[in-house]
Formats: sequence, structure tokens, C-alpha cells
Amino acid sequence: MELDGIYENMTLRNSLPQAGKGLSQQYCNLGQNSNVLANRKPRIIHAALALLVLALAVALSAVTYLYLQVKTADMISDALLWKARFERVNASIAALRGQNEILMQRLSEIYTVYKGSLYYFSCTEKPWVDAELTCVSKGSHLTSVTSVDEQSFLYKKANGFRYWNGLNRREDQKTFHWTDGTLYDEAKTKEFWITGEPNNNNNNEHCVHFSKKELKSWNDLNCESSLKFICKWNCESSGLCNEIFGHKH
Ligand SMILES: [Ca+2]
Repeated sequence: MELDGIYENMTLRNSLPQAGKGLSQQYCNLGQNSNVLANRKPRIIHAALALLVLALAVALSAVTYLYLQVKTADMISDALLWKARFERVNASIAALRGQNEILMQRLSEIYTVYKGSLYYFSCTEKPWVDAELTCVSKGSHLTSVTSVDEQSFLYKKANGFRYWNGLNRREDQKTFHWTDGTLYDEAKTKEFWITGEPNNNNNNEHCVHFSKKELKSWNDLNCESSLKFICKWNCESSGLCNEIFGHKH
């Protein structure tokens, strides 16, 4: 009985190492499982990071695309705005050119340069004294006539309308003189008077005007009559020809 008990105990002891071996194997297996898990974690992290980077790249691309879309839209809008402004400026320039041509045409009808003199043909009618004062206010006088060429130019330009010139005898009602200081040459200008003039009708005609579209165009008339008038400047001394017409005469 005692031996049986001993063998039984021996069997039990022999069996212990086996049990220990199984437990150790389980620990080894657990260790292997831990290594697998440890190896998987970096992969998951890498995959997550890769997805994050990919997501950021997609987001950045989307933002860049939207920015470019907005920027392009802004540029197109700006371009259209500037195009509209450019067209308005062009239209304004064209309108100004048209107005300038009209003004220059009108100016050339009112102001005319001939052989070194600038002439102003008024649109309004005034008594002779007021006409002379108007010319003086512009730095000139009513026009004198010093040659056949000048007389021809003026009567043709006057075109048959009545314009005061600067010849008058208001001081003594006998002797003619020019308001711009030019000496009156009666013999030289004799052919400029209309036949029968100056007649000093009613002894009250002391101012002279152009009346006809021909060389013999002068008539003496009551100075209180309201007529158009002609002022004259010297181009060189006044500098106005260059100022008004942009070139020297
Ligand atoms: Ca007369």
C-alpha cells in the first residue's frame, strides 16, 4: 500500500512537467499574438496617416480649384467691366471729336486769318460805339482796310451782310479816321465806296459799314444803327492766330 502510494505520487510528479510545458506553450502563443498585434499597429497608423494625407490633398485640390474658379470669375468680371469702360471712353472721345469738328467749323466761320491778321465776324448786332467797345474788350478794334486784297477778302467774307468797320468821323463829323490808328487814305480807298457814298444822309451818318458783296461795298450810316461788326488783330503782336488755330500764319 505504501508503494502504491509512492507510485501514485510519482505519477503525479511526472505529470507536472507536462502540465508546465503546456502552460509555457500557452505563454509562448500569447507572446506570439502580442508580436502580431504589435506589428499590425504601425500598419494601421500608416494606413490612417496615408488616408489623412490623401484626404488633405483632395481637400487642398478642391480649395485650389474653387479659388481658381472664383479668381477666374473675378478676372472675367473685371475684364468685362474694363471693356465696358473702354467702350464708353471711346464713345465719349468720338462724341468729343464730333463736337470739336463742329466747334472748329463754327470757329472758322467766326474767326478767320488772312495775311497776318485775325478777323472776328460777330454774330450779334450792336450800335457802332458798342461794337468798337466790344472789340476793345477783346484787345482789338473794329477792322481797318489797307489794301484792295484786304477789301476783297472782307466783302467776300461779309457775303452781302452789313458789318461795321472802324472808319468813322464822329469827332468832327467831317474827317474820316480808323479806330485802330491806321491813317485814312481817301484816294486809295475811293474805289471801296458804293457809288454816291458817303452821302452823310441828314448830316447824321458818321460811321461806315460793308453793305454789298462787291469791291464798292462801303456806306456811311447812322452810328446808332445796330449791325454786325468785324474786329481785327495782328497775328504776330497778339499771338492769337497760333493760340486759336494751333499754327503760325
Ligand atoms: Ca450813306
